[in-house]
Amino acid sequence: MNERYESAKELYASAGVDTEAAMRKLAGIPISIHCWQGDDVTGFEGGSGLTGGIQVTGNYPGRARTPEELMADIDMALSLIPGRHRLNLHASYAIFKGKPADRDELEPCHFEPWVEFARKRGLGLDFNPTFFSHPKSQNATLSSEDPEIHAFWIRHGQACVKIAEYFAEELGTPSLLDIWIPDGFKEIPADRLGPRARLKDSLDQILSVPYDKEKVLIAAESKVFGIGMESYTVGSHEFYMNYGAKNNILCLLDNGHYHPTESVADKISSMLLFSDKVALHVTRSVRWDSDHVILLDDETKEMAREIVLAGTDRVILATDFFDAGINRIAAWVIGVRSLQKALLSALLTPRDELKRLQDERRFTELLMLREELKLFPVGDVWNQFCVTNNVPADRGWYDLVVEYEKLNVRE
Ligand code: RNT
Ligand code: ZN
Repeated sequence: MNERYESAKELYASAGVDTEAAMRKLAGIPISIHCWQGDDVTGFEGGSGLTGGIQVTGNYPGRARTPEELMADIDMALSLIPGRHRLNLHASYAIFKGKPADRDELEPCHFEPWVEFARKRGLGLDFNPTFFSHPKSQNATLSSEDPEIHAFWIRHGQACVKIAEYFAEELGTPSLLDIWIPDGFKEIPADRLGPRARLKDSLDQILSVPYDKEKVLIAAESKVFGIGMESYTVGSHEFYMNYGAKNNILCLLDNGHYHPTESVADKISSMLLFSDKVALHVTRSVRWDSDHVILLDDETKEMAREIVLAGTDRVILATDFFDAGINRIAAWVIGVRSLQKALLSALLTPRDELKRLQDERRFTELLMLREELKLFPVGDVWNQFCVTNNVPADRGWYDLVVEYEKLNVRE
């Protein structure tokens, strides 16, 4: 018997919180882990670097260079993360056995090794068309004024819908397809409407391919600006919020994609009054959309509280960060575990009591209780959760990463 856990359990019980129920709930919350932390968003097409106004910085060694290395690294990370999760792939991670296919010719067969990988580990797969790091994405993609470029990227989007459907069929779990495009302008546009009208038309055409809506959940991810596209972003929040509401697709909110004082935690309840589900990219933006590793910080905790209040089945959770300055496996483990800790902390909150205090306008007591709860021993419950899920508790996992790193030196 673990004494620290037992004493934490008692303390939480005295506040009306069932720690066992919280741990059971947490074990059932899947997080779609992004594959792109492992190789700095490089993919397997052999292209010439990351574009689209996003950036990976740092030169820590050990980036995965092949599908085999990436898969082994994902396995290593998964072995240190409690619970059963999902894997989030980008189209640029296609694995070509023979002749490579361009983005508009991608087919399910190019992702067969990933489906086998996922099947063996009981993971669901989510998917993202890749509208960047490609010669045809230099100026614009779905909002392009060039009919050929416009059509190329529509074909890419359509191909990806079919691939997501294949994932869902093979693995027996719906696949989220997240559309994010980098299109925008460095300078103040003379015409804001045209590119947005073309984006709208492109989305209509992508959605016109027949697909099973039970199997593929399509979401669109907005953004406020990208590097080199500071003045105007075609796919803005208002654009996709309206598009999603009218066309019955989901919005994906990335918490790095808003003005710095805007809170994604505050947006979730509004979105869910009008849509059955909302999807999230959880990240940490430091001064800009820098995609630092997720921490157990106030922003993440506040989002976790809203997710738990909304019902964890209504918020589709994915991670999105890329740090090349630290060990990449540790980055995954720290990020996902931090998000889980935030969710656990939310699950260990006497939510009904706090809500009652608000409804009765007893704000002094509400403030007092919230502050007292901050020092409750969530860490003891977290460690118990790790142990019952057969992953190292505390810092124990880090030694295993160091060992793996020594065995897998990559020049
Ligand atoms: C970019 C978006 C997008 C990407 C991934 C790689 O700002 O956040 O989600 O990070 O598609
Ligand atoms: Zn994102």
